Amino acid sequence: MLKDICMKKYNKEIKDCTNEEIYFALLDMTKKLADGKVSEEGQKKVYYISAEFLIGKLLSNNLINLGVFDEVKQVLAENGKSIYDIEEVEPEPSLGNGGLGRLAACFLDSMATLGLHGDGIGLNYHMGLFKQVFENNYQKETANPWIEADSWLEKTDVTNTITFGNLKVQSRMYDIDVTGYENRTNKLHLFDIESVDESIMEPGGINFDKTDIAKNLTLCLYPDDSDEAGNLLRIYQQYFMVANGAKLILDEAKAKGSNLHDLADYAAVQINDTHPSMVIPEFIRLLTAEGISFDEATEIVTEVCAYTNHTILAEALEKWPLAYLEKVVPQLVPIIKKLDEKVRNRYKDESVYIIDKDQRVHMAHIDIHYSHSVNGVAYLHTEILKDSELNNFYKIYPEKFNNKTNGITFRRWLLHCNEQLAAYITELIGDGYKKDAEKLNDLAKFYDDDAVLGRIMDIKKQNKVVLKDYLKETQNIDIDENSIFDIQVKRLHEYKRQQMNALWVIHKYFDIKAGNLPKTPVTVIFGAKAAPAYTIAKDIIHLILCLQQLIDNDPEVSPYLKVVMIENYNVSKAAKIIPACDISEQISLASKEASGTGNMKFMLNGALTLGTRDGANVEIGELVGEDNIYFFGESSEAVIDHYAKADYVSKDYYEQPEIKKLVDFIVSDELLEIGQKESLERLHNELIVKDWFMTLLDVEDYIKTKEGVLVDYEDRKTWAKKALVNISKAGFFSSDRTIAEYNKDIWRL
Ligand code: NBY
Repeated sequence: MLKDICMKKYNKEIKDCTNEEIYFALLDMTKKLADGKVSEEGQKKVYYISAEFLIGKLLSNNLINLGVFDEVKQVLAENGKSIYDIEEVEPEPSLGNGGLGRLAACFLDSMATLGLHGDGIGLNYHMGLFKQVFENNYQKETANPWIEADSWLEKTDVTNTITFGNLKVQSRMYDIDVTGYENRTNKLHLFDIESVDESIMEPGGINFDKTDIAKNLTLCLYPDDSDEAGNLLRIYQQYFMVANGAKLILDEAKAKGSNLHDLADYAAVQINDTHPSMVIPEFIRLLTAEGISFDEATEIVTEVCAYTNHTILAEALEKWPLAYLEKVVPQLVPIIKKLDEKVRNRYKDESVYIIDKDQRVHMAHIDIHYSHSVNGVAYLHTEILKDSELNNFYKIYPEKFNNKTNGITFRRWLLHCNEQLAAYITELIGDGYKKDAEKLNDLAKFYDDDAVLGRIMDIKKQNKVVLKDYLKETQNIDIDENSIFDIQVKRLHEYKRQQMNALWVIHKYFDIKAGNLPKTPVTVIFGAKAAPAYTIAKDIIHLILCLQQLIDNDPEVSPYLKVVMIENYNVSKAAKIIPACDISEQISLASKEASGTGNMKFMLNGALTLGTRDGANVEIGELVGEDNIYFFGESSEAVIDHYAKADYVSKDYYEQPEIKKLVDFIVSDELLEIGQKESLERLHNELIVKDWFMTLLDVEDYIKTKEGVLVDYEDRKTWAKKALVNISKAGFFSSDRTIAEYNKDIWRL
């Protein structure tokens, strides 16, 4: 088939085509194959609405899911081409930021794989999230255009006029095929404005006129919201997404015969965090316009919608000033006020009101009152929602609360990113695990098989070489594949405590200087983007980059310790990094990481977790047993208690000489010579006087535990066994399991 397409498209044999030409030919081929698997069967459909879909490159994944990857790879090889070179041609879609967006992408894959009719609804950001570059040891944000003339995006005929208070815009829907593994094809619907204008972006940066909505609406994901214009733009984006989405959902239901009173028999809507929450009042607006009473419309919507919470951090729970909503979406304001009134009539407790006394609208409160399901994303997270963060709601609606522990798609995070390991597992236990991930448990019979353990370690080594070559090529960085790869890749946030890992680096630096040389050198790899307006997060990146430079230039230390900050960490880079990892850093302050999903990817690829008892780490620990994971730090109960009593004083910890020495190194002559005084001093001060996420509370235990991990690494056989235990127990974290649970408990397709 590829041969024919190349002939028809370019009048060339495969061997004479460029990699670009082959990529576009494969794009055509894949779309055709996928199209054959689209079907509208089944009355009810689920719509996953999300501000982010961090889908990553699609070519190889689609080929795998369509069952033609090996064949294509071979045909290319026979023609002197490599599928891996072709992969490099594909631009990575920039439609997400972190775990929430990647989760949405894994979920789409699993819905299609399980044969569930489920589509995604989101926005087609032209620049997406910014591209990170490092300049003078700082993060600099640059635009990240990713849409090419020929791409996975299919222009559809669906267009709408979307009305804001003072403005109308024309929308158009673009679709991306979502092919399941040996199953159906669903769609990711991405809405765009016809009048978007990429040229308003400041050259080389990410700034643009935030008030020019007709041109900027779908330019960027999470535009800077440090001022009013930025906040309004986010509200414009959110409403644009849900207005188009709600219209699509009602149109599709009607086309299938719904009279709208029975909408819940046709549609299940999953609201991914609060960004799409306005879909609730928008549905009510549309249903009442069709003659349905307000009360009935409210009931219908409640039956249709379900809400997923991804965080307990207060600052991430959106609260829009009513005045902003009045400016952007005046048509929703009377509806929101009525919804609030209903709540006030029923409950005395002010904390569950939708509109608070400062006239701010709590988006999550709309979701909780007017959805039939509220779920957290890991066992611990859901318990914390029920017991503390959302306890007042839990008391009202205990039946709504449920847990859906996150998962990851094994197609991308094992079959695609770690072909060798996948092939070896198949050799050992057959390929049943590809459809039923729990079959990985069959690996248990090899825990003590030296030959198997040896092969697992060989594969790890080869993956480390792949990463080494990649880093050399992309960032001109040399790493040693014989060193321990200790990796922390995730969004940059103080609660995730990259700064604590940096303090360990400082500790190790001192140790090596003092002559305590590690048996095996350690390579500490970071990858993280910081939100552009998050100053301290950018200071932490600065510190890490300064440490990287300092150590690189110190011949006494560099043979034993290396720090690498990966530039512009994204899905494609994750696929190279994760299979090469020995130690997976999951060191958030207990209670703060709702789940984490990177932790699952690392485990599946045979890394051992060094982490706190937070998020899904807790469940990983239960599955693999305490011997096969390294836990440290205060418990979530203790942390929650510290917050409640406000009794954590970082200065008290700082005064301990061992800790003071590490923290003060941030403003040492050595680092000030490399870095910026203002930035390093600000971070230093932050750790001493605020340390909101309690770095210093856990740093001592962290260092002690990490040193123990390094000692354990030296016993290669025992380490390999622990790695195999982790791989074999990872089946629970397949997003197929998660999606099956959503369907059984919430969507009921
Ligand atoms: O969702 C993440 C959680 O931190 C992680 O623990 C969990 O595994 C994952 C999937 O459930 N949350 C996340 O990625 N959130 C964001 O990226 C985000 C983005 C924007 C805003 C808030 C959160 N915002 O307020 O604009």
